[in-house]
Amino acid sequence: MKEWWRKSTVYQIYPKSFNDTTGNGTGDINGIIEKLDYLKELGIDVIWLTPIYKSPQRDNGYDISDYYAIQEEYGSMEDFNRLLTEAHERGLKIIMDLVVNHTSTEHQWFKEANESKESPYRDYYIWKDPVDGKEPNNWVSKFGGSAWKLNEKTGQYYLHLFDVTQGDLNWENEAVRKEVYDMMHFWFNKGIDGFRLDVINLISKDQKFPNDDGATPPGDGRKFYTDGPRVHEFLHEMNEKVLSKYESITVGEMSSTTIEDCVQYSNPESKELSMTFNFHHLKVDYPNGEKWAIGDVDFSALKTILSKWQMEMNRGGGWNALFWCNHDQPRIVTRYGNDGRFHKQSAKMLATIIHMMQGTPYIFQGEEFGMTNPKFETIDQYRDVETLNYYEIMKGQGKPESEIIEIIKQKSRDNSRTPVQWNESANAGFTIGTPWIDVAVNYPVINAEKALAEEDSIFYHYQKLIALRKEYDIITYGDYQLLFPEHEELFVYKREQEEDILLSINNFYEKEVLLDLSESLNKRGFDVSVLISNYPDSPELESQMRFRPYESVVYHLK
Ligand code: TEU
Repeated sequence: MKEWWRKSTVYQIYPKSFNDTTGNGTGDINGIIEKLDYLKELGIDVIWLTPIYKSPQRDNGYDISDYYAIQEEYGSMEDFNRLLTEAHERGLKIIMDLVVNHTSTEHQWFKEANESKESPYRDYYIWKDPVDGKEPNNWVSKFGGSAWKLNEKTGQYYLHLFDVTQGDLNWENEAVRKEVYDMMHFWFNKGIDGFRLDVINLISKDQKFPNDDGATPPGDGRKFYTDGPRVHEFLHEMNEKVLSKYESITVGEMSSTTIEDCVQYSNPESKELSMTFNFHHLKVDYPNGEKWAIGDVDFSALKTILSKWQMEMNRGGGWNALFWCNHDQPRIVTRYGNDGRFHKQSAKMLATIIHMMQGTPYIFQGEEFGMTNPKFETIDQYRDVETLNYYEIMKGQGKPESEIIEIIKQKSRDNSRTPVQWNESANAGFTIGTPWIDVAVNYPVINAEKALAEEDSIFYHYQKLIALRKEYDIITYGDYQLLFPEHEELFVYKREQEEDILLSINNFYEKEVLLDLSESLNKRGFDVSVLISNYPDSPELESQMRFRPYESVVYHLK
């Protein structure tokens, strides 16, 4: 359990919105190189790049048309090689996004497969005959509508769990798996350090492709392909044929997964992946499980879910990727925190909750200085395919425009995709051209340059959290226990390793609250120090305590 990545922090870059050096309004590889020293100062160890391969960009690169080429707007293969060298020179590692549940329908394989049933590539994808003249089953695409699309010429449907331009690959076909492994070798041979594997727990489908009508209303089909029948076998094979040959870090993005499966994916003994992302803690504000609706945060559920994953992954020898933000999620400070008066305190509190847990933390660009949702007011400011599809779906349901915009404002994936706010100059210093998506209007107040200039900024809080993980073994290896599970405002947990204890106390709300620690504070004469906090004068650890709005303190007891 001593692999280097257990003490590392990963920084996610969404290149399109990171830093534009050409003025075309889209971020690029050279823009990333320009900011490597900034990332070094933050203290992160690994950069995860979301897809930069050739792509028609229907889903911003998650629709790949050539796994061996770089999308032109981002630069060239030479630029990429230089990025690798420059990053490695600074001791930073780079992981790429591996999107192999599907390809773009512009990929050569799909184009040929689509032409005729006899094509040698036909079986690279999943084709089915119509049933009663309609779709083969009732599975639903994650971006809305049926998951099947008819090819009129051949009379068969192909499966697309995401956009209609993202055809699902047929992992049952050995030739497909070999193509994927060859491609992974190609990137490893260039010198990359690992992969983030996109929706990797969806690659194995129930080969009967049954209708999902057990539930009322009928389900969306996900139970027939989530953590599917052969997924562990495929990942084990990938490990044997590729990953085991390199010293790599891999993180699987696991949609609607279970703890048992994630233990198996990430326990070193099963030889699959290093760690897994799951999303259960980011659904506690979905009323009745519905993303496209507005709901309050179920704080009790949040504590229970995070704690369960902490304890059970540890017990099973698995490893969690810890995160609040990514390119699919609204900004956490707006969502679970406070992006007004208590912006700084709440952003730091949220960071502390995650970073003091067991696992490998991930920071999404801009999170380190508290970027917020942009709160766009009109639909034409949005770019994301999922958002635009659901806009139409909600219109079709007869919802009024104002209500739809309110939902989208809170839920759209574009919330995290606005340009990184580097400074207070035009377009936040992201581009000298016209950005592909609007910059959030608060950039003169919230930006990286300002954060670097202020001693008590969110940036330096993240910097400290990253450094503490390297310094204190207990953060990486200590056992976890949730305290005061019933407390309605405080998220309190304990980490314990031999004689060491960390006590992480976090006020999730604006309300001032009291905590009675007299039962929990052991009489033993502890040596107590404050590891990190978000107010300049942190309270002494006492049996009766009061916490200010969003206050967060981590005590170290020895
Ligand atoms: O996302 C998979 C996924 O299930 C989501 O988080 C998705 O954004 C959500 O279901 C929408 O409500 C991954 C990528 O991170 C995402 O950007 C891609 O669009 C998707 O896979 C398809 O490749």
